[in-house]
Amino acid sequence: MHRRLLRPPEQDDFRSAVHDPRVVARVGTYLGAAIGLAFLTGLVSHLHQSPVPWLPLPTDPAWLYRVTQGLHVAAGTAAIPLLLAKLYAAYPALFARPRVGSPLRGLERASVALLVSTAIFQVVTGLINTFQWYPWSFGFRTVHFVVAWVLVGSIVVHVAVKLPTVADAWRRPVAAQDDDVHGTDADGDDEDGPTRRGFLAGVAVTVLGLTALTVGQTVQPLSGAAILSPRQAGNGPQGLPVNRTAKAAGVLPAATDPGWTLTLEGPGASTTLSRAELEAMEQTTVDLPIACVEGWSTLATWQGVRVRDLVALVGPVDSDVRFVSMQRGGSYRESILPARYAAHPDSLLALRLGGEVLDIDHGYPARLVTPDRPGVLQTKWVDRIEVRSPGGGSA
Ligand SMILES: Nc1nc2c(c(=O)[nH]1)N[C@H]1C(S)=C(S)[C@@H](COP(=O)(O)O)O[C@H]1N2
Ligand SMILES: [Mo]
Repeated sequence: MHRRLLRPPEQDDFRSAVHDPRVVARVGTYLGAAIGLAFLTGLVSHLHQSPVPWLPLPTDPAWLYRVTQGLHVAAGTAAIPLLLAKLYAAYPALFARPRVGSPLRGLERASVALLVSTAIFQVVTGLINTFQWYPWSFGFRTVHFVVAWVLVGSIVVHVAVKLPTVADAWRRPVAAQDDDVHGTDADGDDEDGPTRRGFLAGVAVTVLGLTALTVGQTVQPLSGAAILSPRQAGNGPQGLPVNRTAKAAGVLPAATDPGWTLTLEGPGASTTLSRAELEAMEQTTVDLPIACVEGWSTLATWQGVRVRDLVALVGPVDSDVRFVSMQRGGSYRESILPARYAAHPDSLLALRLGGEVLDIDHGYPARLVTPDRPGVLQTKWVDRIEVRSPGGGSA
């Protein structure tokens, strides 16, 4: 025992039955699936916020972003216990000989180091983001996006290298004793620690429990369990959570000013409308979710003027439209609505919520609400709408 401490450990010093390729391969496969799902749904969210003309996103169904972003946060959260389990099961391999060996093996080890560090970075920054405001605002999304590509690239390398090992490990039953490796005594019992089956069951229970806690912020029957969800339906005015309040956004005097007007500006014309004039226009009622990038989402009934009716007052309907808030600073003080969304009959400049006048914290006097888009783009306290030229590029 003491002799062991006098030298760096060898792989064979780790005697738990859990340190086994069968466990590593299984946990690794689930971790890869969780990261893959988080990656694809994350790309959707990124494309909404940084659109590219050659990959237009669908405007329907209205609940699509609610689902993809809910999955993004749930998959990212599930990746945390899977990552810890995989690191625990696999870390003795760090002490395998030779330490570096051939250049190829050195490269493989470097790719694993990159994989582990980027995976930890992604889940930690993502988790912090679901709990807070947007401490890094624009910076968070760019960094999370770039690091995601590095992570996925290192996973591709890792999987390519390990594919034969993984396939072989999956073929062997988890519980069967393993005679060609250490860790079993004469009776075939594992020597130390939990059994492989017990370990995998524990991981599964943790992942499922954590997922229930995460999706509880959206799926009402589970909301009692949503202790990991800072914002749930019912803990804001009018039954809808609030991220930034009017006070925090610094819009209080301006948003309550009875002299408030909405400025509409188009390529050829411009006009202003009071709230009374907006209320005198045709009102449309729609059920649309607010689906925050943090993963929470809540369905609400909105009433207001169709965006396309407002656009028609000052410009061609086939235009991208910029919505500007009275809020002075911050990344979410404005958003650009691509022409396809602006033309959608359910895209509203909302004046009412749940049958009542919009609460000040939900964007009174007027806020944008559109189908299938991230909450961050549903600009509140709007006082300016700019209609760009038809076919104008989406920024
Ligand atoms: N002007 C402005 N609009 C904003 C925000 C903001 O900070 N400023 N936050 C956005 C975010 S992140 C979300 S999720 C939704 C939430 O809308 P709610 O507060 O009415 O639920 O508003 C969006 N609109
Ligand atoms: Mo949000």
